[in-house]
Amino acid sequence: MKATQPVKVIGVASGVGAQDRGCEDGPSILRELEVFRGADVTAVWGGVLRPKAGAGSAVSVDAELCTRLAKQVRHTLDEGRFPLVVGGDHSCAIGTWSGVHRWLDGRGPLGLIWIDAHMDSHTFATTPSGALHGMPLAALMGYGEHELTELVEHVPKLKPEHVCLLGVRSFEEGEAALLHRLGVRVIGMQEIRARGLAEVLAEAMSIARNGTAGFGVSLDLDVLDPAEEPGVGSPAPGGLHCHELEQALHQLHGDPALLAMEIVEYNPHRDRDHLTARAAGALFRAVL
Ligand code: EXY
Ligand code: MN
Ligand code: MN
Ligand code: MN
Repeated sequence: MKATQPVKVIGVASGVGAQDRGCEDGPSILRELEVFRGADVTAVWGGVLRPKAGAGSAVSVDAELCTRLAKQVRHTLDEGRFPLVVGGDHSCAIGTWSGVHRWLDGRGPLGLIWIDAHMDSHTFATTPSGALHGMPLAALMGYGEHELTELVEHVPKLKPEHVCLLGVRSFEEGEAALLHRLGVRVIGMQEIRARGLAEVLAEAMSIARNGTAGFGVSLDLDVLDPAEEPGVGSPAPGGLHCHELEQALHQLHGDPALLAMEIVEYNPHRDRDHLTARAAGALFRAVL
């Protein structure tokens, strides 16, 4: 994000991608609480996109929602504004990054830092739950249902060598095998604790920037420790402290190669004293 670039917040009430649909209510609560507002930030909400009832299967509902989201993201970039996409369950990532990819229009590949307790790299061949929020990263790399992999453009939106996962501690074998086969860099909690968050984030940034036309950050709030920030869709113990992630994310401050950001999986029904909502705001402001 360039210094002083105006921010447009795009809410997306995706919930059909998860077993617990509580994240659907995330964007409107975060909007009400004005968590993305700071002394020097003018983050203007563009609205909250909602799934269309009766659009068919979960895949079709999500694909239709993600198509609208991708358009809004592209439009926001066209206007010179920085898109902050606020979920919703993480399946909205397919729309966010397809929109950025379309906007890049062949100027070069897109890099992505995926900050998450999970790998989100299943397909229907490996998923234990059938939940689409466990699949968006695979879909963006071209694996899975064609309605999702061919969203907006009939090509993969991400190349494995430009993707780095950070904070992983809960996954299944099938998705781990896919990422391993593709050579995607996965940085788990153990490695973070051994090397320090600042150092591994710097590595993630260099992966996402090297040979790309710009990069994004997809931040799943469940990377935080649920003992401290409980308001997420799929809590996984043993996560990051908000303040350490906030401090590390300062490395992205004012980086013109950072094209967009998304913050997902806020579940207000599980939150306590708005702790997780406030964390979402603080983590966004860290990159400003
Ligand atoms: N890996 C599990 C599944 O696919 O069912 C859990 C996925 C949770 C995904 C959250 C959003 O990051
Ligand atoms: Mn996720
Ligand atoms: Mn997750
Ligand atoms: Mn800052």
